[in-house]
Amino acid sequence: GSETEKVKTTETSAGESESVKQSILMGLQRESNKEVPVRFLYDDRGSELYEEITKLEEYYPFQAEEDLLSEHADEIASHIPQGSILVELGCGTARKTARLLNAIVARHGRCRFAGIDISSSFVDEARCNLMLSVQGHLRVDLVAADNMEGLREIRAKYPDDSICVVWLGSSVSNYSEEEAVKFFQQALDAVKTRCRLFLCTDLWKNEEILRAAYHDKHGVTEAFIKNGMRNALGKIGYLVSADDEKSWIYEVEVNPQLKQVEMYLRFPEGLTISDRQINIRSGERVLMEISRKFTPKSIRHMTETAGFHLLSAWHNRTYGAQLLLDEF
Ligand code: AVJ
Repeated sequence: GSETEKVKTTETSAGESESVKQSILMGLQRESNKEVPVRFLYDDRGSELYEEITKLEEYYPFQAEEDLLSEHADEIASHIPQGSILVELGCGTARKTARLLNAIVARHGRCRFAGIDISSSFVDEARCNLMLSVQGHLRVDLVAADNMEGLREIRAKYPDDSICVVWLGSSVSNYSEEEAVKFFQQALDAVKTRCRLFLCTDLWKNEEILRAAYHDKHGVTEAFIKNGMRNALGKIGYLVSADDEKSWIYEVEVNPQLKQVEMYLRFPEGLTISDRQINIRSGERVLMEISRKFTPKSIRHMTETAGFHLLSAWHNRTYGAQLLLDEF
C-alpha cells in the first residue's frame, strides 16, 4: 500500500509580492537587454500550456527523457542505495517518476519518495498518479514549496537518511552556468551529506531540430511565452489586452556560441508604462527564457564545479542522464 502525506503548502504574503514586482521591474526598466524572470511562465495557465508542450510532436525532450529512463531504469535503480529517499525537484504531476520508482521497488522491495513542486495543484495530481502507477510498498511525502525550501524541509524531517536528489525534464537549462553551479552548491548545502544527484539534461544538437522544438507549428510555445509576459505585466499592474498580445512577435534564436535556445517577444509598437518607468522602444525585444543544451563534458564540468563527482552516466544522441555523488 501507499502512505501519502502533505507537508506544507506555501502562502503568498504582501512582502513577497513587493519583491516579485521588483524582480520584474529590474529586468524591464533597463536600457537594453530587457528580460523577464523565467518563473513568471508558470502561473496556472502557463503550467497547463507547458503540459501541452510536452505532448507536441516537435518537442522531442519529453519523449527522449522517457525513452532514456525506460531503457536504463533497472541499471539506474541499481545505483541508488537501498533505503535512500528519492527527492524530486519540480516533480510536477510525477508522470515520469513512476518508471524509476517501480524499478526501485522491484529491486529493493520498497521505495521512499519525496516530491517538491511550487504548484500545489500539481502536487495533488502527483499523489494520485503515484498511487495509481506504482505497485508495491511506496512511502510518499509531497511538499508544495520552492525547491530549496523543500529540500531543507525534507532534510530536517529525515536528518540521517541518504538522499538522492532527482532533477528531471532538463529544468536546469533555464539557469546560466553561474546560476546552475550556485543552485547545486546550495542543494548540497541543504542536504549537507549523504547526497546523490540524478540529473537529466537535453543535449546540444542540430539547430533545425532545436528551432522546431521551440517554435512549434501549432503555436503552443508562442502562447506559453506570451502568457508569461501577460502574467508578469499583470503583477506590476498593467493589464494586457488581446490587441497587445496579438501585436507581439514570438522569436526563437538558436545560439551556437552559448549552446542555448533563446526565446524572445518583440514589440513592434513598443510599450510604455510611465508610472513604472518602463519604456520598451518600438521594435525592441525582451528575453523571456533561455534553454541551455549540454554535452556530456559540459554537464560534468558544471556539477564538478559545484562539488559533486560523477558516478555513472547514460546518454543517447538526444538526451543524457547522470548520477553524481557529493564529495563528503
Ligand atoms: C522546462 C525548461 C526544460 O527549456 O525545454 C519548453 C521549458 N520552454 N518550451 C525547456 C520550455 C519552451 C523547458 N524546460
